Amino acid sequence: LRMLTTQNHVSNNIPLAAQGSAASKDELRDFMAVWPDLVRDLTEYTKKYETNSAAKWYAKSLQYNVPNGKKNRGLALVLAFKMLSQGKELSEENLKLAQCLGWCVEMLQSVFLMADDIMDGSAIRRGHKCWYKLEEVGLCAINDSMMIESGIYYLLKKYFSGKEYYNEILDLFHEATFITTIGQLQDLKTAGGDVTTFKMEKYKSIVANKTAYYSFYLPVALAMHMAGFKDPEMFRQTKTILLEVGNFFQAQDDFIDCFGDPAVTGKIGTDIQDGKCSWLAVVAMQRASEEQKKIMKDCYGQKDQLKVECVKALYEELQLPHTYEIYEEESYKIITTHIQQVSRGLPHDLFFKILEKIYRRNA
Ligand code: GPP
Ligand code: MG
Ligand code: MG
Ligand code: MG
Repeated sequence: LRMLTTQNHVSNNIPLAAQGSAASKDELRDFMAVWPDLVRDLTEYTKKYETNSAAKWYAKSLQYNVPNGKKNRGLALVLAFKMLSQGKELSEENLKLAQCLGWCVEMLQSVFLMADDIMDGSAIRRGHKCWYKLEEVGLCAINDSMMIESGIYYLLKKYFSGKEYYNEILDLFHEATFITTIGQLQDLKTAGGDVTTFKMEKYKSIVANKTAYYSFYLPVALAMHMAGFKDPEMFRQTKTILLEVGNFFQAQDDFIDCFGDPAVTGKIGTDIQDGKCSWLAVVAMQRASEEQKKIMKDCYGQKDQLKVECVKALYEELQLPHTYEIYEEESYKIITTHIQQVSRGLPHDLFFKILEKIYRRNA
């Protein structure tokens, strides 16, 4: 842990990209191979308005923030496109386009994380210092995140403006961004409030917006548009399933925030300090005695390390790690059943693969 907090680079020997990915090594390599071209597109575009310094900075910010995560969202888009398209749609050219679109989703993810780390007061992301924590960056990170967001729309225009589904994918990016900011608002406004009022219903509403929509529905819905799907009922069923998967994913994220290993997750939890309405806090409140609720009221949502330890000890006393294990099994089974009930000709395998990728994850 000390290593993580004091060094810029973490010498862990588990590359994040190699963990729990549903994509094969080849798929990851092919996806990575597209990235340098996109950086070049974006820096060339920058040079139209300024000489070298802005382009250099932009390249550095893109390189630091976009390609070093697990890339689950971008790879899910490519996977979905491959599974949903047939015949002529599955050309070399369209595959490359799906990869570009996957990178646009990864860029959106980076935009959110750069800003989220500032708002959550986090220190480490993907095994490195958070971008805003770098001495030469600071609050310029806000501008940098906006530059990356704008870059998405430059790339979409460059590669997709002639496509009949261009409007649909633009709308999806805009809608996903708006919904995510609503979720982030819910997250921030609930945080620090009276922990004894944290309920599962509230939690689910926050999480559907702040995580599930952009992380799971967005990549698959984009792939569906690319593959020529139009039936609104198909999009509706896809959304229902993937919001459920996203809810499950955030519960995992919340568990990992407290009980995960920073050398594996590449980040250090802040949910207890920030007083977040996390899955753990909600379940703790379902099970706590009046006395235990009092401990939570006294200790939750504060920076003081002793109080943080106190909350962790209470979580252990309430056997939340065990409850979580059961929850993970049960959710997996329930989602599996729901996938089997999807009726509108959507490949069940796609949803299973996405679920499989995150089941029992530790990062
Ligand atoms: C995950 O929350 C949600 C986001 C990263 C969306 C942020 C949205 C914005 C509009 C900025 P989290 O704080 O639990 O994620 P992590 O644990 O990775 O910090
Ligand atoms: Mg965060
Ligand atoms: Mg957050
Ligand atoms: Mg988290």
